[in-house]
Amino acid sequence: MITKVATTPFKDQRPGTSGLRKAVPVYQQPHYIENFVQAILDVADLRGKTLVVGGDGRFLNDHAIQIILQMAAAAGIARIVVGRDGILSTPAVSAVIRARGAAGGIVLSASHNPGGPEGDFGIKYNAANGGPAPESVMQAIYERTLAIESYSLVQGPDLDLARLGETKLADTVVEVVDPVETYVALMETLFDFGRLKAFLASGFRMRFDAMSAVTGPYAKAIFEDRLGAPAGTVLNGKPLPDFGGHHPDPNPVHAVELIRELASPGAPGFGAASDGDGDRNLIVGNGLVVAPSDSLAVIAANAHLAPAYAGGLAGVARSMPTSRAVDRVAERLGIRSYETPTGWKFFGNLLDADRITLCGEESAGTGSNHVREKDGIWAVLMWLTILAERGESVGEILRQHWATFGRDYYARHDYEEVPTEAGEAVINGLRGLLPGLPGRKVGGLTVAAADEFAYTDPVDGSVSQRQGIRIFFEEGARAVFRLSGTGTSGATIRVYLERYEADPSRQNLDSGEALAAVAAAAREIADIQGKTGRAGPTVIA
Ligand code: VG1
Ligand code: CO
Repeated sequence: MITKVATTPFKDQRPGTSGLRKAVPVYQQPHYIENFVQAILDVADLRGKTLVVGGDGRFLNDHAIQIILQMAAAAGIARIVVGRDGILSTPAVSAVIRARGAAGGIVLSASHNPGGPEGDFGIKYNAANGGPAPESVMQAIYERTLAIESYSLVQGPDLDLARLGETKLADTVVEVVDPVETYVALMETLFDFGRLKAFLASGFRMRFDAMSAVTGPYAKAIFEDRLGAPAGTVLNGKPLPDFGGHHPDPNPVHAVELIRELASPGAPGFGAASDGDGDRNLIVGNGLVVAPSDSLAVIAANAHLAPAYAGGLAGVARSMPTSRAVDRVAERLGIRSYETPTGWKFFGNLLDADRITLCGEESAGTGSNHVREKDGIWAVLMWLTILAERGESVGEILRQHWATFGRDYYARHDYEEVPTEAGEAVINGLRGLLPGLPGRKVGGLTVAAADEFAYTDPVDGSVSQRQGIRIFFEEGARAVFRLSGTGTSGATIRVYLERYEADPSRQNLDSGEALAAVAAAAREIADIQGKTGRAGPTVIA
């Protein structure tokens, strides 16, 4: 029996870079989850179709899943495929949508944001191609949340999601599946598991830090069970609702123990980590961390070493703030490189149209046309393949890459939780300065060009305005400014800095040192201190 519940709109359900991300107490308000889910169901119209549902296991995952099942049943969805215990990583949701020919998927995660009752929660909607729904759909969902008057559900006791198999909720079949099976099978079609197993058996050692988030079960199934790495290769392998109190963010700040271990005598030769929902990756060598923009470039240059990419790449894409390192590889390979706004949803059309095979972002996301999300474990298997085939260390591979293509020194400076108005003042101020910037000399650098990035999707012609301020310097440097679309309190200003160095004798500087002049120029032009009162960033990634 369908129950209809009266509700009133919340004004703050505008999705950001990646779904609707809010602090847990916001999500705990009566009707908050229901309103947003009903808006998705109203816009997507999945009646008679299949929907995939799963999340990263964080606090509220269990509760939200039961609500979604009851509402999806009321919306006449024919079949809901849900991961056991409500668990599915973001790339696994994408893989299952595609394997099952589902019409869409709902992912419960706030990604790398902390979890637990005081942490964050999130709801993302993916379309039939397995990727984040395009901007037009997310905008329609937002508009629906502003007009919603009721939602519908099939009330009943919570379903048991611990057992595999099918049950019925009204006319809807609820199918509980193993969360790793489809994903692992997909990885086996892309990489040579026999070869990787032999490499690990030959004595090569690795470490994977799952950060008490969703990738634990996937990493154990792949690296330990299938590839034979010794037990203990996967650290923090049990998903916890609060991620053990840590930030499940694989960056040099939060993955510091892994980085320290890799730098110690007798350490394994390869370290990696993933984030809350399993779509990000961190690649660590002995005494070094690979910048995500470099990782994308190295993967593009070596992808042919993995069976799925042996025939070459159709093209590559990077988000605008990602360094231009991958563009240099594309040029050498004679393939096209696309520049998109931040967020994975912009890669979907390019992948669907076969214009690109690989894509990535500076924020530790890399992926390919095997799914429509970034994929942490995929990136680790890619690096493991490169290490096995080349027989060189992470550091040697990186240095040779720079010697061949030049090095793009790179850093991101985040000013977190500044007042919203101050964040907007920085961007608005820069926008006003744009026409006068070319030719201006700042601390030894000269501005060559400056603009506000806008993107016209080459496949469907849709236009996305105001995607970040870009300042190009004559000295091969660039500074980019944008506001985060995933933060849950105030504004976060992101300043992305890069500088190209072709001379091999100058490619081993500390990146802070190499970027000091660009950082100073960016600070001066944007007047961040004057507008926010902050003398420096809160995080340097
Ligand atoms: C950040 C990153 C962006 C990434 C997004 C989602 O967005 O910059 O590159 O796609 O997070 O990543 P923003 O708007 O805060 O800069 V995750 O792992 O949430 O799914
Ligand atoms: Co993520």
